[in-house]
Order: sequence, then C-alpha cells, then structure tokens
Amino acid sequence: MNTNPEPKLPESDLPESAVRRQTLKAFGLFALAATVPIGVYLWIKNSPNLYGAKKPLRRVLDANETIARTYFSNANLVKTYPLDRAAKQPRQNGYDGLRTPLPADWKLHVDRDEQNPLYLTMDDIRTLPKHELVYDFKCVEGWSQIQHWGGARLADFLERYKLGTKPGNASELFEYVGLETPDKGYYVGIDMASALHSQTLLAYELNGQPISNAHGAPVRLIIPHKYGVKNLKRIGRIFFSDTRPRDFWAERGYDYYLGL
Ligand SMILES: Nc1nc2c(c(=O)[nH]1)N[C@H]1C(S)=C(S)[C@@H](COP(=O)(O)O)O[C@H]1N2
Ligand SMILES: [Mo]
Repeated sequence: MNTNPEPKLPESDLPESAVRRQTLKAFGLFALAATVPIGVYLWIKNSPNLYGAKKPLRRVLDANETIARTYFSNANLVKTYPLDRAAKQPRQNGYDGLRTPLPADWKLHVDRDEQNPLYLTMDDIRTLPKHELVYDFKCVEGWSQIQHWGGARLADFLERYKLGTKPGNASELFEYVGLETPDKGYYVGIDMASALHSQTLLAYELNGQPISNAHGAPVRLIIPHKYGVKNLKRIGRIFFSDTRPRDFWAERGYDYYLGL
C-alpha cells in the first residue's frame, strides 16, 4: 500500500524510451520483490551469526547474505520521522483480549518446548537494549498515525533466550511465531522473517511512558511492516510453529500476512 506515491508524468508525455525504462523498472522491482524475501529467509535460516550455524555455510550464502543485508539496512526499513511529529494523543483501537483485567501475576509465557516453558518479567525484557521507533502506524480500517514506540527488538529477545529454533538444531528456525493475550481473546501469527526484522519490537513504551492498558500494557507487539491488526496488545504467551498459528482477523476473512 503506497500512501506516498511519487509524482508521475502522464504516460503520453513520456518519450518511448522513458516508457520502456519505466516498464523495466517496474519489472525489476517485481523481480526484486520476488527474490529478496527468499534471500532474507535463507540468510536468517542459515546465518552464521544467528543461533550459531556452522561456518562452511557462509561461503554458499554470501550472495544471499549481501542481498539480505541490503534489504534490511535500507530498502526494507519503514520510513521513520522526527520525534516531534509523533501524535501526542495516540489513537486507540481494538479491545479483544483486553476486556478481562490484566492478571496481577502477569508474566510473559514463552513456549520453548513442552517440558520447560519460560516465564519472564518486564524487568527481564527491559534488560535487552531499548530501541525507539517513530513511524506511521497503519490500520486496515483506513487510518494511520505517526507514533513513538519504545521497546526491545523481538530478534534480540529471541536470540537472548535461544528461542524460535528447532529442538536439537539451533540453526533451524520455526516458520512462524504465535502470540496471544493472557485470556486468549486475541491472537496473531507472524512469519519468522517479519518477526526477526530489526524494526519489530516488544514495545513497552509509548511517547516515552509505560504503555497504558488500552494500548497493550505491559508489553505489545509493534511490527511496522504489517497492518495494525498484527500488532497484538497485551502479550500473554509466545510460541513457535511450522504451521500457521491461528489468527483472529485471518479467521474473519483478512489476509494472513497483511504486509505493507
Ligand atoms: N489484544 C488486542 N490487540 C490488538 C487489537 C485488539 O483488538 N486486541 N486490535 C488491533 C488493531 S485492529 C489495531 S489498529 C491496533 C490498535 O492499537 P492501538 O490501540 O494502540 O492504537 O491494535 C491491534 N492489536
Ligand atoms: Mo486495526
């Protein structure tokens, strides 16, 4: 969804060579869109830096890695804004999974494997490096707003606690991350590549303050490459799977990935 289309000359005003160039450019972008996510996926899946995959993989993957790094470092970063552009009174929308009181003994429940779930506190999450993000939050219902979020990168969190990898094979990642509210009233599934994106946050601050209940206290997902519906508020449990985790709005007819 391109909300900021570049101004474009009417086709008829363009000489033929320019039209061809445009077409080629469009084709090139299409080809890039088709190939890059695979590069990203392979890079993530096999990166020697992530989860300790073996060195020999490196040479084979150099090409993909180059593509992936470029992809992550600029092309695929959502646009960010100066702090003073952020809404002072951020909009609120969607209260599924928030209508029951936040459990007083809330802990983030993470399924590593069936035998030993992890239970983490906000203090644990706050020990990870904090990242701030000012970007245009978009809801599928047609509104968007520049907002200022802060929290830990989901990628850092997964790496720190050795999460998301297959039991007995630390170099292989599950395909999906599932998240749900403590009362299971709202739930989403996210593809692993999007979960590991550097702008995907476990957010616990909005405008520099702890986030309110309505915005998803104590911690919510901020995943700027996806529409609002995937940005689950009040995370209760996180789990990993190779099949698509159930997803509240996908069950009600929306696209599963909802990428921007
Ligand atoms: N738990 C929960 N998270 C949710 C929702 C919800 O109903 N319940 N709605 C989603 C939708 S549709 C949007 S647009 C955003 C809104 O987040 P906000 O209230 O912080 O603006 O939260 C998303 N996360
Ligand atoms: Mo939304």
